Amino acid sequence: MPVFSRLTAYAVTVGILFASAGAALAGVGQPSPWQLGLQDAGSPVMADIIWFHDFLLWIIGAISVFVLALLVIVMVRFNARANPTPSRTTHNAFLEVAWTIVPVIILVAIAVPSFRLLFLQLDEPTPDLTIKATGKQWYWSYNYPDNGNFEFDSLIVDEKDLKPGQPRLLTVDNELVVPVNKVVHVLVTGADVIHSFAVPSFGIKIDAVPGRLNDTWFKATAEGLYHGQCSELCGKDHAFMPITVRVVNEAEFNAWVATEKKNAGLDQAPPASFAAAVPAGAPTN
Ligand SMILES: [Cu+2]
Repeated sequence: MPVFSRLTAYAVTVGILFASAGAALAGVGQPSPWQLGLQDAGSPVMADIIWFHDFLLWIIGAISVFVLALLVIVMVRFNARANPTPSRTTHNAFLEVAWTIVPVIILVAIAVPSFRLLFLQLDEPTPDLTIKATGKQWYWSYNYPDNGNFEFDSLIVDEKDLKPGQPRLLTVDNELVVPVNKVVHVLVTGADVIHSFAVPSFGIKIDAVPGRLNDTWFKATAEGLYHGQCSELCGKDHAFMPITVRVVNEAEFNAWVATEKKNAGLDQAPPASFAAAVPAGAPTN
């Protein structure tokens, strides 16, 4: 039937266009104009999310094409004009078994990688570094508990103050700095209302709930800037509290930590008088 081959040709052309455009337009760390699909992966979890997304797309595509083909066949071959005396068949054992078994197989094929991905996200590897992100109206505060516990605020850079190359609405004054190829454990909470800490290229999105501590993890596989946004409607400036993660090598990270500690006055040892004033074993709350 020529109508089928023409339809197939259209479908294949559109498919190729979408596939090539998606590959060309996705960016790592930030969205790109006319982007189709997800941002490129900057962590192993995101790489798996992208794989799973593409895998599902093939299954969904195949099912849609199959159902469409059945509908077209029914409309063309079994309409009242082409088929004036319809068959009176009511049961077909083979068909009934097939349309029960095949969906089960499809669901199992989806469930296995789905649970594997869920496990990868939730079963956190031993962290190399812990940071705490606190969502506030309307900015983020970052805390480095195992690096001297210094804390700083991270606010959006106004559009008029952007330097060339800095993305609008996604650039902050003080970035969250982490070392490359290290497991970063992220503790997330909210100070006032519910926010959500999300960085698409790392495949993380977790609610920042006041009075509650959520956690997630990521391992950035390449140095660079990775942008995200608050992803829970949190008030009037919800759209203006971006997240920027700067991934650097370990030497740069250590130098940055040293500077931050110095700025916070954490680089000096406590004065001798203080140490002497607190007797050993005394409660230090
Ligand atoms: Cu928010």
